[in-house]
This record gives sequence, C-alpha cells and structure tokens, in this order.
Amino acid sequence: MLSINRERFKENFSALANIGVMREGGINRPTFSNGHFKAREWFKQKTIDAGFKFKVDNAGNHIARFNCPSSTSPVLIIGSHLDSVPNGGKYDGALGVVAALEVLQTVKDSGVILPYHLEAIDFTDEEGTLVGLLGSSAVAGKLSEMEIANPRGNQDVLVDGYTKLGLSPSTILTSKRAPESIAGYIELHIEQGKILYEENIQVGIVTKIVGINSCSVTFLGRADHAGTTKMEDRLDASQGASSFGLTLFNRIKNNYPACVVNIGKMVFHPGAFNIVPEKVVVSVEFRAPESRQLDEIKFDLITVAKESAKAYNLKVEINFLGKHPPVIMDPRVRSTIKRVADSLGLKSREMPSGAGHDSQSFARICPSGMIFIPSKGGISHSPKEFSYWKDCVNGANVLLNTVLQGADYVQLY
Ligand code: HGY
Ligand code: MN
Ligand code: MN
Repeated sequence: MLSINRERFKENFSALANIGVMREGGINRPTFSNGHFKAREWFKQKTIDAGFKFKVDNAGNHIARFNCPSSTSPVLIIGSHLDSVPNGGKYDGALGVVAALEVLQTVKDSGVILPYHLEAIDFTDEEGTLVGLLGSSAVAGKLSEMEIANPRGNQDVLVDGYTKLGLSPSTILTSKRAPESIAGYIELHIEQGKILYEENIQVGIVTKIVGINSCSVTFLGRADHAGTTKMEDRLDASQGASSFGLTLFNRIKNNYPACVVNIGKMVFHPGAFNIVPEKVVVSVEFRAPESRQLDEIKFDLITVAKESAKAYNLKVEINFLGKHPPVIMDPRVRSTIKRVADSLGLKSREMPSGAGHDSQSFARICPSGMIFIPSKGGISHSPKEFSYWKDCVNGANVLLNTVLQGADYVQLY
C-alpha cells in the first residue's frame, strides 16, 4: 500500500479552494464563469509543473496524463469536476480532481510501473449549469447533439465559453473515445448526504447512481394590470406555475417515495409587481433509482402540467432537456475499494448515490467505481459544505490504492 503526500495534497486543495470564493465563503465557479476559467488554469499549470502531459480535448476537458511503458495500453481515468453550482461548497468535485492529480504524482514519484496509462481529468460542466455531465458524457460517447443544441442552461454562455477556449460546440462530440481505449474509471467524491457522517463510517462504496431528467415547463397567460383586473378575469401564469409545483411535489412524495423532484428556478415575464405575469418558465429536475420510475414521473409531470394550465385557462409548453439514466457501479471495482479500505483499517459500507456524477457517464462503457467520504451533516451545494481533512486524506489514499490494484477490475484488451 502506498500513501499520498499529505502536505502537497493539502497545499493544492487549499490553493484551489481560494479560487472563485464568494464573500460569505461559498465557491462560485459555474461553468465558464471567471472563477471556473481560473480554476481550469490552476489545474493546467499544476499538471505542467508536475511534469505530466497536458491536453484539452474538444469537450474542453483538462487532462493530465502519465504514460505507462506500453503505448498500446488502455488508460485508467480518475477525476471529477472543477465547475461548481452557484455559491456552492469547496469539496464538491474539487476534492476528486485534486486527489486525482495527487495520485498521479504519488505513482510517478514511487516508480511503480502499471499496465495501464493514468489520466487525471477535470470534466467540463458536470453540474449542469449548461448541460450536465457534459465533458464526461462526451468522452463516453453518451452526449447527444440535442443536448448541446438545447441545453438546460444558457446557450450563449455555452457558445461563448467554448469560443474562449478556442473550441466550438460543433466539435464537442469528437472528444468521444473508443471504449476499448479506457481501462476503467474511479472517482473520489464527498457523499453530499448524511449516511456516512451519522453512522460514523469513513468510506462509502457506491453501488448505484440515480437517473436524472430535466425539463422546463412554460405557462402562458396574458399580461394585465395588477390592480384593475378582476381575479376571475385573469390569465395569470403564476397561478398555473404555483399549482403545478405543489401538485407535482405531492404526487412524487405520495407515489414515488424513492424519488425526488426539484423546482430550482421560476422566471416570471415581464416580472414586475404590478403586471399579471403572462409567462412563467419553471425549471424542473427529477431523479429516480430506476429508469421505469423516470418514465412514469415524466408521464405524471406532463399530466399535472396540462391539468394546472387548464385550471387557469393557460397554455403550457414542456421542453425535456436531457436525461442521464441510472447506473450500477462495477462489482469488481466495489470489492477492490472494500479490500483497500479494509487494508487501510477504514470502516466502509456500500450505498447508493442520490447525486449525479461523472462516473455515471463511464459506468455505461467501462468498469467504474466511486469512493465517498463523509459530508458533515450531509450539507452540500451550499457554502456550509464541509468534510474533515482526515476523511479527505483517507479518501485520497483509498483512491490511490484502488488505482494501484486496478489489475483486479480493469478491462485490458
Ligand atoms: O446535481 C448533482 O447531483 C451533482 O452534484 N452534480
Ligand atoms: Mn459533484
Ligand atoms: Mn454537485
């Protein structure tokens, strides 16, 4: 068993945690924001300083590569994402990227020869400010033209961001790799839930990741004067949107206890105190452990949207914006992570992930696994996100030794 260089790991993590910081301490690095571009530059410089080959692929993924002796070998990929949700936490994604770089450096320093190349990758737009799992699903060949042309985020930000990188949305799909060139994928990530923290367990071994579907639901009414228009005469889009939200929440809570739905944004047009809203655009995301449930919820969502529109004499348009199916993590990778955790004297347990991750893209094409560490109070996507540093070091050492024992699970052709 090898151990990471704790000082270097801590120094790198702390340096990155100072990029894109908000006044109240949150991390603000939505895809292609200034903070995100700075974090990407930091990773690039670190990679070059460490003597690794640096590459940007056509999806904008930043790649540090450490070759093994045989040029025809496949590559074992480790990594995560440096983009964040608006005003998020400093561990989500960043921990996995810094740990991946640390693993490459420790393996290089150790002189250990592996039968596969290693890459540490910062994947573009994991969080879905624009598309979601953009960089990893492009490499895995699971991204569609439709998702790029019809992103859940701002299309202009997507185009401008790629232009700034000297790339174009039209070539993102060319970053697809042949599955046989990839030996496997391992990701270290915070749990973002409270199971490990409450059960006082140091390592989570992810068994499966939920499926995620997004859509925007637009209610269309008529702009009117807010003071002179009788309530019964209004075609008020806000009433349709509000009724839709509450009805959908209750439907999911009552009929799909293992699933979740979230309305993260409602945009009112024209959006003034004294105008009855003529249009409300509702951003909806729903998640389920089984594909069948995603399909059933989609059907229910359409039904509830139409009923809510009808109740207030409104029109409604529904635009589905990309879907990531639920995946199972490779049992051989899971047993290797378990064996490594045991050898390091760390308590571990198997568990599902309610959060989406880049490993969701790779699990569809190669042996993939995820290592979780505890999130204090289960808080994430918030400036209050926190993990104890000893847990971060444990996670990086489990990642390192799972990579070294890749012979147990990688696909070598
Ligand atoms: O939203 C998620 O589940 C993840 O944090 N991207
Ligand atoms: Mn994440
Ligand atoms: Mn996240």
